[in-house]
Amino acid sequence: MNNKIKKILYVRFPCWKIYPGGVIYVIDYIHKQHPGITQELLDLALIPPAQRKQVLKQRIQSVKPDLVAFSWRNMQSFGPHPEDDALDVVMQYDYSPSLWRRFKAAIDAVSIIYEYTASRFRNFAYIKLARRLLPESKIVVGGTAVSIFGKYVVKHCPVDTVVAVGEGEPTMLSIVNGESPTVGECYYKDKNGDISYLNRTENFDLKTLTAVNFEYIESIFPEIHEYTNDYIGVHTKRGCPYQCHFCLYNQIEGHEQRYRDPIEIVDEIEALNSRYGVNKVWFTDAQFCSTRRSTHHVEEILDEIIRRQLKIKWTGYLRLNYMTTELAKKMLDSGLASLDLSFTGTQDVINSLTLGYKLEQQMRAFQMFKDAGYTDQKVKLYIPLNAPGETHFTLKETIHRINDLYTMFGRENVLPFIFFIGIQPGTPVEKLLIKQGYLNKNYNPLTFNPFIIKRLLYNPKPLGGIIARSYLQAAASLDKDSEYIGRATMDLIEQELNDKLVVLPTQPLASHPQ
Ligand code: B12
Ligand code: SF4
Repeated sequence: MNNKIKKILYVRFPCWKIYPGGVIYVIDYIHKQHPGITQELLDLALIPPAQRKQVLKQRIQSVKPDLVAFSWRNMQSFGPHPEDDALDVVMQYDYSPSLWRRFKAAIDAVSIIYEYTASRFRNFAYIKLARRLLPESKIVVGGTAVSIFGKYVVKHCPVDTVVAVGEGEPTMLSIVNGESPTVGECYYKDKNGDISYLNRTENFDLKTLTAVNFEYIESIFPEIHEYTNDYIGVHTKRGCPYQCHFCLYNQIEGHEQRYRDPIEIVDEIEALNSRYGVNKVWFTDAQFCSTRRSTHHVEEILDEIIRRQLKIKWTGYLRLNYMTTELAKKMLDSGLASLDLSFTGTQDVINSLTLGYKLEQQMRAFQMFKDAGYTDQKVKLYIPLNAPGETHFTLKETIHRINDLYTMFGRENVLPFIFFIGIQPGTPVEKLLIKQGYLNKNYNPLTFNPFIIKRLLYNPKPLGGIIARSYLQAAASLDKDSEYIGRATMDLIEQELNDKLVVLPTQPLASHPQ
């Protein structure tokens, strides 16, 4: 072991309040390998913005860590859905019939972009502050934002900083052990400011990721209580072998699926439940239930939750490829809170986005939940509306299928999420849109230019106008207590498509799956 590392200070960068599961797994793992090392976690998401810099400074000065490890979750944070203000602003700016609202949208956009820009520069300033106060200490930066934009991040870091791409446990361990090169994919900015890229691949065995020791975590992070009333993220596996055109989760986590031990996973849930009364769990896998093998793994986890009679509600991203009525029953019996899944109503769009399943199979799987004793769990449909390949016909078909789901589950339980494709770097859809000239081939995915950001929330003409007008009309007249914006919007889109009997030019299809 490298004897120099005796104290580590982890700093979680501010983001919307969400349990810092990723960095907690890293901390727990390092503690289990080296219990003698002192670790602390400062979660800047819990500190009022005006005090963050000062609190960080004080903590660095009081702990005097040999290693400061920053965890960065979100960077390109605009969400192409109604829970994010950016979507509303874009819709108003492009399509509102009121000049005043368009003007107001432009003003709102300035403040959103300002906050977006400032939060990124503030994070870099925190890293630089650590370097100034601790010229000899090691600095590491990791987290999902870094996993996507590592090359960009390292350029803006101070000297002698490691930027760790991907899962953090093996990389941190190798840094703590003083190994060179470090394990995993890393960028390193050396003392002269030169940047090198290191990739020492060693398969991290997820079986070694045992249940988090919350007694230890609470001893160094008493603020954990601030999160225990809401969903807590629990990880069951990493990796996704699918290649959906808009998604980069498989790049972040790798294509190969690796699994944690189901007993350890349920020990972790049980500890959360008995220690803190946590009763809401989000399985934070890229896909909780996807391949045949992962379906068996899921089944083992659910069996164990049922056997221990844990009173929890759970959710996570699901695919229904290998669903059986028996598995649906186990999901319901173990506390399924909602079905969260990608949904579109034609096989053509499913194929063009290479989602890798059959629509009819998905519809049969829904029926299995009904047959298995479904009561009032929410069905949340993440619809890639107006994605490449969408036509007025496919959109109408999607609406018909949603209507079928209203009949099956009750209208009030089905939540069609107005969700566009957010174009992500390195994805097939990005390549397609560059090829089609929609995006410039040298565009910057981290741009602060509002007009390019707007293009990244992909909702092109001609359907874009119909969807946006319907959304704005639904938002303006909505009684939030009795109706959900997604349902109201889909109804209005259906009306507009029917009324006009429009035959719109189609967008070119993305390439078909292999
Ligand atoms: C599940 C999930 C959600 C769930 C979270 C549910 C919950 N209660 O936890 C929901 C749906 C709520 C959600 C929402 C959002 N999400 Co999200 N989400 C994910 C997802 C799929 C998994 C994240 C996760 O928890 N992983 C499990 C934990 C264990 O892993 P981890 O956090 O990555 O940590 C590991 C490494 O990153 C690393 N690491 C972490 N910290 C550190 C520190 C150091 C020093 C080191 C060395 C390593 C290290 O080691 C950890 C363990 O291996 C990722 C995509 C993905 N596949 O990663 C997107 C992702 C994190 N989300 C993203 C975004 C943008 C959002 C939203 C902002 C979207 C929006 N506008 O609505 C919101 C914001 C939420 C918030 N409050 O901040 C982006 C973030 C990157 C970016 N593009 O900027 C991602 C990567 C997806 C994407 N499209 O690019 N999300
Ligand atoms: S959308 Fe889901 S199934 Fe498709 S590649 Fe991404 S994580 Fe995998």
